[in-house]
Amino acid sequence: MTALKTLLASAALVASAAGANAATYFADTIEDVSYGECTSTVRACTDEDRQNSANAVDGDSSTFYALGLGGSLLVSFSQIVGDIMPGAISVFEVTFNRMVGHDEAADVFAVDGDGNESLLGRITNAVGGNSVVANMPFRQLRLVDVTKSEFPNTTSFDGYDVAQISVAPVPLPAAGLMLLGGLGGLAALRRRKKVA
Ligand SMILES: [Ca+2]
Ligand SMILES: [Ca+2]
Repeated sequence: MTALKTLLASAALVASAAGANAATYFADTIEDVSYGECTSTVRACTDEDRQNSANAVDGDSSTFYALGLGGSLLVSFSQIVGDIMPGAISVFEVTFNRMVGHDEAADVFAVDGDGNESLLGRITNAVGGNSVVANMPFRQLRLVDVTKSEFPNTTSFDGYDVAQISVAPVPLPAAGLMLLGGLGGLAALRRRKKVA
């Protein structure tokens, strides 16, 4: 292989690695579900198939699952083997049927391989309020509806609506640069030794 070919091959490898890092994964498996409370009529509570938890992991952003007030949902990502890398950003696309005063909120927990849960933050159905950042590796995500405690005067009757749940692991250019820096430093060290 010529030097140019090697260089091109390396560049392609770096590009594909960066592409993999920037990928977005969608939760596709329900691990556990506990529906909360719905304070409206049976018809309203079941409208648009909103009590079907499969709607949260069907890859379709136009269908949703309402957690129910105080409800909980535990999901996982079958596309990712092992831990989801630290620094992953989790985005929860929801909000369908949002109206003035129809505020909803949920707490997001990262669950590790041993089942330990860490609170990542609170999401709301306000524009821009539906994402949190994970600073540790995790396996699963739990959403717990906190609509009533966050918004006591809300008109929401069945809590946070989950259309889909995604994670986008943050690219790690810093780690790559550190590695390159380390190799460069080693080469410099060797050169210095030769001079001496
Ligand atoms: Ca959906
Ligand atoms: Ca709702």
